[in-house]
Parts: sequence; structure tokens; C-alpha cells
Amino acid sequence: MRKAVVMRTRVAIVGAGPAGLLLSHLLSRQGIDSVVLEARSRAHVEQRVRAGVLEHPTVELLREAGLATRLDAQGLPHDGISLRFDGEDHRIDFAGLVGKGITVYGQQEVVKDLIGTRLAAGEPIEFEVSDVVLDGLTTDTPSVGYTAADGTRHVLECEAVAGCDGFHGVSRQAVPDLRIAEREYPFGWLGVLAKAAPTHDELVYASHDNGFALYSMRSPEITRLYLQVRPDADPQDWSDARIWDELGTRLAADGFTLNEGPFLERPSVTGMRSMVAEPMRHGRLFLAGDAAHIVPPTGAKGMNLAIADVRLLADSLGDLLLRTEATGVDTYSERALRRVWRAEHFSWWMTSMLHRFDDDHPDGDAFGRALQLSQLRYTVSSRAAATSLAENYVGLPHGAL
Ligand code: FAS
Ligand code: PHB
Repeated sequence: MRKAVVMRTRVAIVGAGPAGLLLSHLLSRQGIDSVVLEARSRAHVEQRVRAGVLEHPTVELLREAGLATRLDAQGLPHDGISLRFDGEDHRIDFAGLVGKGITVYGQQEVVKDLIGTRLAAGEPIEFEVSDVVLDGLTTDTPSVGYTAADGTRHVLECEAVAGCDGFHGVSRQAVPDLRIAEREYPFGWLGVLAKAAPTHDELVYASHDNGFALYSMRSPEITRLYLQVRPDADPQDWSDARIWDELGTRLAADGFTLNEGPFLERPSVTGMRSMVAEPMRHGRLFLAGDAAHIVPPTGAKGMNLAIADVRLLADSLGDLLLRTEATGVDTYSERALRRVWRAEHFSWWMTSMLHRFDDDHPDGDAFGRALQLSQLRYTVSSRAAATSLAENYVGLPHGAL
């Protein structure tokens, strides 16, 4: 049995999604070395279509960190969204209500920018690793064992481990006595990416008796659309014609047209859940992003929350490793969870208000639907209610809670 190759760094980061990649960049700006370990290939990670909306604080952070050149050139700034119900459109004017907006820019573009920046700086990302094992987490010399893409076994000795490996990763399992709070929703989203020029310049969230639909976009040539479906829906049961027909029905409103076009990838169904794992720290292991929490995508919070986590974690690790000041890491979990729970509530609220529950679901009866319509009407007619939606959607300032 060949001896493992031993390497050293200051922070071992498991996962090359937005959380892991941004954390490595923010640490590097403080002169702190890290190694990013990623299970998939670079090509897979860079083409994975997921989130599409960047909160205001996310854009500000990416600009401050020197990561916004392409974002500023290709991102689509939006000053509002529309809520659509009873065939009527109601715009929520973010700029007018809270003086800020959002930017539509695909998560895979953020990931490409981060990978490009890290590799240009000659900083290591190990793709296609396997058999990741975390060790020594309650000491100040933890290590991460892994098998590299070439099959050789490695041990990465470090001073801290960042678990940025998403919902299906290994890090969360390494935290003993984890408290999990979660909720499964009785529906999922069928997502499509169409080569069809957007006909509307802002996002539309539609609540229809047939179900929820979301109209989004990626560029002046590409539309991103979602349909509420059963959580176990098979995309094979949804022909292109059926998808366009249902989108047309649910998004219908005076003056609204929907350009159709070829799908750029096979439609896929994403399940919906809310989940929070506490604490987000165990010794020298720190969880960030989807490794610690999941939100339904209705509030466009998933990636933004991951970015807020690692901003906090990068500062806390800087205090610990550069100034032997442990207050940051000792309060990281409690401080991160304040924003997490704010985003969890907002995402649950948007999901509960906009989706159709089946008749046999407690929220699916006539009373439940009447409550939803009342909430929608109040939200679009009250400045106070619309302002609350706006400030949550554009993103509360980092550190505000
Ligand atoms: P990620 O899951 O992005 O990254 C974790 C990385 O760790 C992955 O690259 C994975 O390959 C790697 N990994 C896992 N296990 C590992 C191991 N053992 N060793 C090494 N690496 C390992 N959010 C929105 O705001 N809007 C959306 O529309 C939206 N749509 C989504 C659709 C889907 C199908 C999914 C799954 C998520 C969606 N999200 C959406 C949420 C998503 O954007 C996440 O919030 C975001 O990717 C979180 O980033 P990370 O925490 O970095 O986790
Ligand atoms: C997207 O454009 O992918 C998107 C936008 C808003 C959401 C979810 C997804 O709430």
C-alpha cells in the first residue's frame, strides 16, 4: 500500500461551488493559503445551470473583491419584479421602495469567474477528487484525506476545514449532535432554458389555479422559465409543446407574449425543501452554503446566502489565523444563522404565497387559497407590505441582523 502524499495549507475547502470558490478568493486576499477539493470535473461545475439572481449585497461584495468585470459587462440590472395573479400584473418597484435592485447573472457565470480568477493566480483547485475524509477536527491541526483524480491518496494537513460541499456533501455528517430543522414542499419546479428572446424585461412570479410559474432570463437571447409540478414529476412526461402551453396559460396577462424557442438543455425537475443544520461549526470545521442550509428557490436566496456565509467565515478565519483572535469563529455559527433564518422565512413565505397546494393538503382548501389571494392583494396594494418584500428580495445588508 503506497504511503499517502502529504500536503499542507492553512485552510482546506471541500467543494468548488460559489461558497468554496469565493471563500478561497477572500482568504487569498488576506494572504491566507487554501486548497479547494472538488468531486466533479471543472467542465461539470462550470456548466451546471442553477441560480440566476444576485442580491445587491452580493454584487457589491463581488465588485469589492475584484470579481465583477464580466458581471458588470453582462449582468442584467433589474429594478423590480412582477407578481401576477387573477391575470393581472402587479410590479414591485424595488428602486422606488428601497433604492436598490438585483442583477440577473447565472450562477455558472459566477463560478466561471471564480475558477478563472483562482487558476490565473496559480492557486490550486483539485477537481475529480473522491473518498474525502475529515480528521482531527477538534484539534488545531485537522486534516482532509482524499483520493486525487490520478488515483493517488493524499492527506491535506491544515489549520481549518471549510465544508462547502453542498446538500449532498460529507461535511455536515462530520458535525456530531447536529440539530436539523426542515420542511419538504408537496411540489417541485420543472426548469427550462430556452433560446428565445425575453419579451419582458423583469422577472414575473405568477400564481395561477393550475400552479406557479416563473419567468426569468439569462441574456437578451435566453429565457429561463419554471413550472410548478409534482415533486416526483418525470420530465419525460412534459413534451416541449406541453411545457410551452402550460407556461402560456399560467403567465397569461394583458399585453404579455411569450417567445418560444428550442431548449438549450433537457428540462429538469428540482425538489423543494427548507433545511437548516445547526451548529455550522464543529471544532476547526466550519459549514457554509448548502452544506448547512437549503431554501426553496422562490426567494432567489440559495447562492446569495452561501456568499453571505463565506464573507463572515473569511473574516472570522482571518482573525483566527492572522491575529489569533477567536471571537469571530466562536460566534460564526450564531451570526450566520441570523441571516439564514431571515432568508428561510422569506423563501418559505414567497413559496407558500405563490404555489398551489393540492386540495387534500391542509393549505389547499378554499380557505387556504383565499388566504393566499388576500396576502397577494395586500402585498401589491400596501406600500409597507411591498417594501418588506422588496428589502428582503434585494437582500438586507450583510451584517444587518
Ligand atoms: P453547491 O452545491 O453549489 O456546491 C457544492 C460543491 O461541492 C459541488 O460542486 C459538489 O460537486 C461539491 N461536492 C459535493 N460533495 C463533495 C465531496 N465529498 N468532495 C468534494 N466536493 C464535493 N438557488 C437560487 O437562488 N435560485 C435557483 O434557481 C436555484 N436553483 C437550483 C437548482 C438546483 C438543481 C439546485 C441543486 C440548487 C439550486 N439553487 C438555486 C440553489 C443553489 O444555487 C445553491 O444555493 C448554491 O449552489 C449553493 O452554493 P454552495 O453552497 O457552494 O453549494
Ligand atoms: C432564475 O433566474 O434561475 C431564478 C430567478 C428567481 C428565482 C429562482 C430562479 O426565485
